[in-house]
Amino acid sequence: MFSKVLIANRGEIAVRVIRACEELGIATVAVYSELDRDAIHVKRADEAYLLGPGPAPESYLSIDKLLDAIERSGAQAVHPGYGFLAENAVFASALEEHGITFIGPPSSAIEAMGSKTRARELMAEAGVPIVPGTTEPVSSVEEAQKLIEQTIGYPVAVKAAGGGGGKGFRVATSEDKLKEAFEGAAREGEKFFSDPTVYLERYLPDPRHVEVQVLADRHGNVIHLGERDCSVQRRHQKLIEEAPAPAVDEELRARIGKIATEAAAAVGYTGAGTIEGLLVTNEGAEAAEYFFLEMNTRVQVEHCVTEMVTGIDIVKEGIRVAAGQPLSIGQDQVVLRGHAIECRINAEDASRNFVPAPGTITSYREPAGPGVRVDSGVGPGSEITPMYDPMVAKLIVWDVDRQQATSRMLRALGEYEIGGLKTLLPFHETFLQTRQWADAETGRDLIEDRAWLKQLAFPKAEPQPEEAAATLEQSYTVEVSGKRFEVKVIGPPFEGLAVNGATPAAAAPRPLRRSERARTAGGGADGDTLSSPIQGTVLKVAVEQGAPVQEGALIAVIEAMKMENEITAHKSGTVAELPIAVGSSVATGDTLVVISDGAS
Ligand code: MV4
Repeated sequence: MFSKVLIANRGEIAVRVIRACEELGIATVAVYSELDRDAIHVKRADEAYLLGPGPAPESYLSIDKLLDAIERSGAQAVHPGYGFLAENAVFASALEEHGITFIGPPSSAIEAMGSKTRARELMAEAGVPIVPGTTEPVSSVEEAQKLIEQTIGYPVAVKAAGGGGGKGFRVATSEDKLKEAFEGAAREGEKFFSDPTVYLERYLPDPRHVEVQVLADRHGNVIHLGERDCSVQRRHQKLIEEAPAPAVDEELRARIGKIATEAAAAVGYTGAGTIEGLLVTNEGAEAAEYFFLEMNTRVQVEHCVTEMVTGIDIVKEGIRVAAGQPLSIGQDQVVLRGHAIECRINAEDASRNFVPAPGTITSYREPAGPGVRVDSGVGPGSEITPMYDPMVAKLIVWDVDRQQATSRMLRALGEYEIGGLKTLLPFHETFLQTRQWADAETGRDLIEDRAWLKQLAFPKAEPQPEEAAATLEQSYTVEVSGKRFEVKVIGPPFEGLAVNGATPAAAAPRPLRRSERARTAGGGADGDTLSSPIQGTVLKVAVEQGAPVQEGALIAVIEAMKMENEITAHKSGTVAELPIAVGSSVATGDTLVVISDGAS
């Protein structure tokens, strides 16, 4: 076993890895940026090295600086966590060259799965079912058009080859939408992965996101730990994950488990990894269909729910196999018990289109009690900077079944206190009380989101004095899994949350926290004027002054927090004013377009 491991990450996952190392008797080395001097992962480790300034390229993404810290600390192995360099084949092979163990798969496996077209090709060769579409890159809109006509059909998903996790993913419902989807996917691929290559997949209606956890050692053993359902997502960001998946029974689990272990074996995988796939549960029909989507060659955010139902420590297993030890369990020792749910606690404001809500945590108290686990990297006084991921903690619960796990999660959410900034705590409380969650419904056709975007981007929320709130209702709209939820926050005397009219499914709604009643101001549509819901840079302007525009049509693309936000027309009419241009900066509330009534 290693005697010293460097953790090339920050936040909750760095703390998670440090805990695993402590249990294995391994000394830990933290690294940090100037912004993270006082971070918990730094205090928690046995020693710590400053990498550089806050921006990730100068700190957590700097291979040279990490190699320097490795050398100075004498660490024998590096755990990358997730994000940053976790799926960077260059980093993994640089370590290999320096004789340092990368706690993860061989760089060749990262590379094979990193290109989504290459991965699709390899998986098809290995007999793993992939979503029907191309395994070769598609070089032009014209070529795409031909392929769609000949084989794939509409609706079609256009995806960036360098992508993953939904980055560079566009849907075209018909030929006239193809150019925009193609160019959008290519543009995002270029921006995030320096690769504008795209490929096509048939767009599957109403799938579930079901992924399988695999573990592999260097002695040829590959096992799976069952699946997780991660269908509750917003703009490809997972919000809630659970294990086991509500739509998967023993027989299907065995089938997708076999697919997953074969996929991992086909690329010589070692360590902990995840096969992401789409499950189509053809209602009424005999067999569900499962399609490989991509492989995440790292430990994932949501690994915890699998740990809760299997009792297996995935991070420790990953460290053991990296040290050359065989897996400590065999497939027949993997037994699923009960149900686990994870809520991601992001510093985001759900009532304002999930905008990041950085700030300082002024008060902090974590929930506890039976079946509750909190994986966090923050405490009182922690600063959540806009520089990094807004996820500050994960709340995970276990109970004997899904319904009881939901009640337990609601209890734990109620105990959780995070003061000083907005988090997703109230969102989770609301969402887990919906009929949709109780029935484990998933996304309806994503395409319909397009028409919803305007409502999403502009929740109706006006600044209100706290006193006046007593008699007023506030409602906002959130979209999750391709479904739109009307969330009504009702002031006293009722003090409750009503979701989608009157469908609270669980116990009586709990009283609101003070923070939940806080009023927000945001971008929105006011008469003819459409204002920006976010601060950002205009990447694209899709309309012209004086031109007719249809409600729901694309107006502009605004980049904020490295995400592209498509702003769509709030009404039909004529573009009367257009005070934006490509490259201009906009602040929250700035006018983007004025649409006057009239022919369109
Ligand atoms: C898809 C899809 C439909 N058809 N691919 C890609 C990344 C991941 N975040 C979800 N992704 C999807 N890929 C094809 N060919 C639909 C989704 C999807 C989704 C799937 C299941 C449950 C929720 C979802 C939310 C958004 C997108």
